[in-house]
Amino acid sequence: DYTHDPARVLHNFIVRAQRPFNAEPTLPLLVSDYITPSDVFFKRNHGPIPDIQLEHHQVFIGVQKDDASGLVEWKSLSMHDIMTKWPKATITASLQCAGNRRDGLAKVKEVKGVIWGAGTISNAVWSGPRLCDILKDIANVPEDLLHDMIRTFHVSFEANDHVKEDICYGSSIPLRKAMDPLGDVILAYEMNGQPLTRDHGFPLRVIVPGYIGARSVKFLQNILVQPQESSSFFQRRDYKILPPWIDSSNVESAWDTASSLGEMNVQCVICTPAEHEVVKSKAVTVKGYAISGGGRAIYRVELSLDGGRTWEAVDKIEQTPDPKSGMYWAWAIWEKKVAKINASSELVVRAYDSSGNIQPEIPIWNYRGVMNNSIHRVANVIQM
Ligand code: MTE
Ligand code: MO
Repeated sequence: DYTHDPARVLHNFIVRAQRPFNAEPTLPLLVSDYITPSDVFFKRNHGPIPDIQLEHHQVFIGVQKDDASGLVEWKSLSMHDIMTKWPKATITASLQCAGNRRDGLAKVKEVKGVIWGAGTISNAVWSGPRLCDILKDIANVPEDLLHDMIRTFHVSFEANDHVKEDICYGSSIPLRKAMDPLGDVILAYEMNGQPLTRDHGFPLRVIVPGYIGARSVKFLQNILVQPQESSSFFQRRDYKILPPWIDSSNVESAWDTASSLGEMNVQCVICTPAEHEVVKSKAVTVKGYAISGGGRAIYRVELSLDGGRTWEAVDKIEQTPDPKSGMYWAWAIWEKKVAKINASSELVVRAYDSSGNIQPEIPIWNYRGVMNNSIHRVANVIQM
């Protein structure tokens, strides 16, 4: 039932689906601020936005120590507990949907999923307790057992929403990531200094920096430490890079052999000017974003004005690491002033991350249309 969905500032967005609401901001607007305001931040939903009362919301946390027993002793936390019992951490982190730039893969061959452009990424300041602090206190696991569990266990998250694919939205991350003090996984109740908006997960969501957006579960309801990955559709039957010979005819047998996505890959996009744009100025500022996964920095961004024959470094890259962990969870915004763009030329951009990872020259097609990070091209810009 979508009648209780919140109101949205629609003119900021290209709406890809109304029900569930899926929208990405226009690209020049997306990069006009380093921190994306919540009414510009992309919105990716699999169902109606639940109408949750903060005073009544309880989050349940449990540990399933082994497969056999399956018995879990759940503990419940009120939102008041979550907001007061642990130190409040503040992390600036970008979220990017694994389906960002799916349109580029859809051009190669039919894909399954919302056809997104390059705007399903945004950057915000998130605040709330660290998941590692909560688990240490609540999970009640002896230090040596925890030491063992950390190698193979997962933390599964379930949401308080209704989706058609499963009982609720859900996902998991390795326990190792959750417990890493430099991993910066938090349970966020604030976005950009304000309570979370309903579209972005009110009253509580997980923020898993450096990972695909799908793992940052909104409307958080249950947290379970368990020996295996979440059994959710969204962990097991989605968000995987299937091999190129898998399509709708043989996909069912392929899911279990492909691994679930976690960390993002290296990505870079030109947000302005746009294809076929008529630019009425002497010099053109080419501007866009770049990001990598796992907290890796963007090390270099290169722009080509001739379709990729010659390259030059951009003038400026703004990317701020987390002041405590030193990790690059937030995107880079880069720009370059260009004197003249010939109508016949093609702008191309590519980024390198701090591990030397590079972007493929051409889109790598996969049935779910995920993780498209091929070098980004913009042709037919007219300068007058
Ligand atoms: N959490 C819930 N409960 N329901 C959802 O549909 N979508 C996921 C993730 N968390 C989703 C969710 C996906 S695929 C992405 S990319 C991000 O949330 C999007 O977060 P945003 O809507 O705040 O941009
Ligand atoms: Mo996503």
